[in-house]
Amino acid sequence: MKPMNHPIQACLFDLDGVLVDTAKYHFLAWKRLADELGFVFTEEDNERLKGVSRMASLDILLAVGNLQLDEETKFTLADKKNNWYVDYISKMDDSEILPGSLSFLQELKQHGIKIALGSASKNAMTILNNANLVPYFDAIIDGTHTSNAKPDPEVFILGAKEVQIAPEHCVVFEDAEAGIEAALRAGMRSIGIGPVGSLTQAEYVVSSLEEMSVEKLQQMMANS
Ligand code: B16
Ligand code: MG
Repeated sequence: MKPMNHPIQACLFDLDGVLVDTAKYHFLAWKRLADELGFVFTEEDNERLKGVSRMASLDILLAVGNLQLDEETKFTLADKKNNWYVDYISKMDDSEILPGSLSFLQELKQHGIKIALGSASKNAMTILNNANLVPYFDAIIDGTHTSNAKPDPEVFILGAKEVQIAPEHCVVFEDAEAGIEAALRAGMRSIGIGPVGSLTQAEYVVSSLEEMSVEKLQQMMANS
């Protein structure tokens, strides 16, 4: 069932693929692991890891390589990948903020609309700090605060609670199917970030936040 129309009072943003371009670093690190394990891991395979937790991503990667490993080895490999990933993101700066993100965040702030982060990443704080994005957020919920990964709605429900806005007044910006499903399950509105025809469960899909303004947001939410 579609949520009823309510004016938007909070925007909840996914991080990787919505505000910053960190997917390329996840890919580099996962590919390096696959190379070491002796199989090919392509950018197409990597698409399936978007928005998926670290351990679930490893399971998908190992399935690509047709490998079955015990839990202890899997934790060691996930750690190895994460160390490489952290090394890449420790060098990133605000040049990796995706187009349109900053101006939209600034406009939301000017209009008194609350801003929350809802990311699966346990490295979100490093990324936000390096990209100088922390001051924009009224709430930051990431993989260190949640026990259930998207499509579970936990990350967005916690974000809405922290900014004290009811779910029907919240909209989620997401680049992953699992994230859009999480928004729907949280009873929130949703805008997908991706190519036309993708993210079919989202109420709207835009190619990037460059297409967004507060006026357009309120119009979209009133019309759907
Ligand atoms: P980490 P998001 C997600 O971030 C990424 O899209 C996904 O590829 C990654 O596996 C997940 O975070 C966990 O990240 O290994 O850093 O804890 O899109 O939810 O902001
Ligand atoms: Mg994402």
